[in-house]
Amino acid sequence: MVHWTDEERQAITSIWAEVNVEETGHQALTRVLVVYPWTQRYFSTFGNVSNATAIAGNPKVRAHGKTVLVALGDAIKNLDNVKATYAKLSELHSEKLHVDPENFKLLGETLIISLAAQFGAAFTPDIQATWQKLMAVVTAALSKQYY
Ligand code: HNI
Repeated sequence: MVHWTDEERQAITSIWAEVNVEETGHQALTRVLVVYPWTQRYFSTFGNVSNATAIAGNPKVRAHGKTVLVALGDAIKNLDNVKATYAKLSELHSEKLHVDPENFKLLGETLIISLAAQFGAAFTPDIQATWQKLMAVVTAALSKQYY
């Protein structure tokens, strides 16, 4: 089981308390779609996601970014039990959505870049390290039901 120190729990909750799930979710998902354009194919039902301007202005991308970050909030509320928390979501991404689990890592990276942009110097190397750990745990949990 993953162990979280008090400092790590604090680094997660102090940042999370100031995150706007819609805004940051939108930024992180927009970056995934622009920086890693092959991810656009998963969102063919979202309308135009073919370039940075279209992606940034697409209301479905915005709504979905929020959905993803609300789900991240569930992991943060259940830090000691992320695998069970994400069991159904992992099954959905594997069996129904057929999302290559490598993509979860990409979202982890773009989320951390969005947080660094928002928080600047307050997003210290220690806080980044904790968020990298969190996103690794989230990625592992979401990848659990793949075979
Ligand atoms: Ni993901 C749907 C959570 C990463 C592609 N995704 C969801 C839903 C949640 C969710 C919640 C809604 C489920 C439902 O309808 O019951 N996704 C998460 C989380 C992460 C993540 C917590 C990572 C931290 N998803 C990704 C990535 C991709 C992705 C990286 C593709 C690149 N997800 C999808 C797609 C859907 C989806 C596609 C369906 C969207 C729709 O509305 O049709």
